[in-house]
Amino acid sequence: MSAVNTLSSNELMEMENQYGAHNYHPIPVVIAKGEGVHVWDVEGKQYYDFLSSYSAVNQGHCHPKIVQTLKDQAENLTLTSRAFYNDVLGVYEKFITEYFGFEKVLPMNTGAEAVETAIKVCRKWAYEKKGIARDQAKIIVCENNFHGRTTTIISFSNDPDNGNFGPYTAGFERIPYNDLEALKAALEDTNVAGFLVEPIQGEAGVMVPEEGYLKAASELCRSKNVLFIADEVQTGIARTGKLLAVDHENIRPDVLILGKAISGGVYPVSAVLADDHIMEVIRPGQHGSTFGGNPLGAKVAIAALEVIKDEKLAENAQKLGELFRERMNHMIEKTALVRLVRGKGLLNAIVINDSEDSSTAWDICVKLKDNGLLAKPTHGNIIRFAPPLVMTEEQLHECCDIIEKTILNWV
Ligand code: IF1
Repeated sequence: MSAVNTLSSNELMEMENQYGAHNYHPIPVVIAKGEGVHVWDVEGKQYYDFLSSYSAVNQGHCHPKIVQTLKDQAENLTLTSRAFYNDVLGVYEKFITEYFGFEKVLPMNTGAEAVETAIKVCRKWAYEKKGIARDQAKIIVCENNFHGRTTTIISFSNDPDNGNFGPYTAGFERIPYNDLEALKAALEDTNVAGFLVEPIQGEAGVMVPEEGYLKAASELCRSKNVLFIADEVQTGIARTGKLLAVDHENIRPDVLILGKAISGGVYPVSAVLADDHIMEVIRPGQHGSTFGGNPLGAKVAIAALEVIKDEKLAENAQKLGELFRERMNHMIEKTALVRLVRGKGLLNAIVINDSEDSSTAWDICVKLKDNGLLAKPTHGNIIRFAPPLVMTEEQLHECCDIIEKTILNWV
């Protein structure tokens, strides 16, 4: 592969350090190219990508069909705003609502915007349909949630880093995740409008709730006329071995939030899906976005969602996920460094032994990088493993060999 960039990795990292806000602490690798399950750094070294751009490139880097769609549409029409109709949006709206089985979609761009949209829809529904008194609507959320970075969303997160961004938005109550009794108690308040939940908590360290939790939670919500709002920005689109993580329990949320992989990571596209009786509370002028539903993103999303089905990526994630956890469990028997592996499909994490300090996970990720595999620690001592879903069984074994070699040779 020929390096297009004449600057070295060190020079490029120094530029980011000097000119960019320090809102991230990246693993020291500068990626210059991606294809399928692989990325290459500026010096041409090849890696397996085990983060998948935080599960946005489930279809693999630079998927040819998605990229071709982007190119074709980019030459024709990119943005009209919603002040006018365009010849792609309706086609996309029909496609995505049929794909996920909802009556309406509200198109946005980023995951956080879609979460904000769901919150607005839920509150407005509460006042106009449920009959909650003005400004009294409450949304139940979970401890250690991650739903994005906007001011309102961080208002109900409990990340200690969020201390100095106040004043915060009111109207949210946090309950423990995976705790039906806590949900039941919270639902006693008649001002509760919605329950916003991640089917698997990603940022919290890939916390998989007990089997049956989501189904029971959705039934509890239904019994109290409370909207069950699933944030599938990270878990959605085949990542966990089903199209949606809620499909594992055969439930249908009242409001479904999607982002990341609905565009294959090629372009920012997010969406909120719901049926008419909910979505109809939003009327002209009450919500929107310059870029939301633009023809470029709409075409890209159609292609990206087609790839998921054409290439049977949910099935592959299911199969490879089982293989991955089996390999990891086998490795864990031979080391005290890793306590456990957990996850669903190809959204997994290993927990580094608690007696190690939290820099160990970071050091392991740096070593994995040296050995040709990219991953990132989450919450100190946890390493998330989420490769693109286009991986083959043979490649997965090779990746497990790299992880095993790195962990078992740890000193
Ligand atoms: C960052 C994690 C992943 C999300 C859920 C909404 C959003 C996200 C369930 C917002 C975003 C991200 C964003 C990324 C880190 C990241 C992440 F580490 F936090 F857990 F994916 F692994 N709902 N998740 O997970 O979507 O506005 O970013 O498009 O650096 O903030 P967004």
